[in-house]
Amino acid sequence: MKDKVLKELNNKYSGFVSGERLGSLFNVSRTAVWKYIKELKNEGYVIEASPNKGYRLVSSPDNLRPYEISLGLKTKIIGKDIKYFYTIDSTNDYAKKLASMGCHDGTVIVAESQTCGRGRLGRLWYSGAGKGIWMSVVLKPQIALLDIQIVTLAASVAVCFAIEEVTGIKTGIKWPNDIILSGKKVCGILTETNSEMELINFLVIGVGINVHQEIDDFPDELREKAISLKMHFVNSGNNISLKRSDIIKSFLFKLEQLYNIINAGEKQEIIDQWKKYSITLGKSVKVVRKKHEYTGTAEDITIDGKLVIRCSDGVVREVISGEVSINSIKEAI
Ligand code: BT5
Repeated sequence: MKDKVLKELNNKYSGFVSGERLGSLFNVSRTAVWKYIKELKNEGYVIEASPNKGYRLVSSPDNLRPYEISLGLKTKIIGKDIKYFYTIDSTNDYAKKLASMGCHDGTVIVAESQTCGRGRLGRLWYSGAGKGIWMSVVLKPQIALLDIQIVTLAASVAVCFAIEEVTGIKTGIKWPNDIILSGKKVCGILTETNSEMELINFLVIGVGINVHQEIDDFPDELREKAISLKMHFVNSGNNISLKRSDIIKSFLFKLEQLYNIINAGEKQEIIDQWKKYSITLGKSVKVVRKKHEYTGTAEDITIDGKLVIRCSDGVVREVISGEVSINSIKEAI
């Protein structure tokens, strides 16, 4: 309901909307309208109230309400349905439940905070309230199960694109799922699949982007490894106000473009775009896979997203998943 009220107030951005009109539009009493307005003010919306004229939206805070994300969103499929939570266990878990019950392709789940945000292999993902973008997108790509890695690559490209478009900051992709800024992790991506035989029912792309954290917001063990966009600005002597919803809009727009390319079977185009942001290729890497460990140079990426490594024993190996650490990553970006 609060999103509907905001939408109506925004329609009249320069003018007032009376409480009576809002009440009759949404079939609630004027007292109920007043209550919603009060709650919105508590969330940081600046709303002018005039006894004769009604309410006027003056400015909006940085939150992830569907209203804020939808405003000016230029996509056709992705983000048409947005579920918003202040707190959730994990947006990926919720997305998987929703998708199993049958939700629209491109449904987005966002949260201000996660209590059990997850990385790969059940690792913890720190997702402080209001500090970052904790979001999952349900996709139903028309591709073979073997090709799902291409969707993670596309999501990585979309994150780098969005961060640069909105903030001007250049980031790089560490294969397979990390976005790196000043040698530290600013974003992680967790792709999960639901499939039968060779058919994909749906994919969930979980994206965590650190935006407003300061160094003290990260636990000790992450302070050397993690960074936020704000920390980058502060380190470089700049101070800009960031709206997380702007980054999400840009991300969803780019993701949809790439999704269309994937569904058209143009995997090479995704690989080409990925290579422009890659900080992995040409670097010396260490791969840890269960009991095996290889070192070598990351030479290329295959059409289905495997990393091609020329190992120090002379053998060229293709890696699908597992752990890749890039030794020279600090010089990378
Ligand atoms: C990832 O896993 O990088 C995937 C992270 C995906 C998080 C999103 S948030 C929305 C959606 N819902 C979820 O529950 N998850 C997704 P991995 O490569 O396994 O990296 C995990 C490691 O990153 C941890 O073990 C920490 O070392 C580090 N880490 C945890 N929180 C971090 C943070 N906020 N920023 C940077 N690094 C972090």
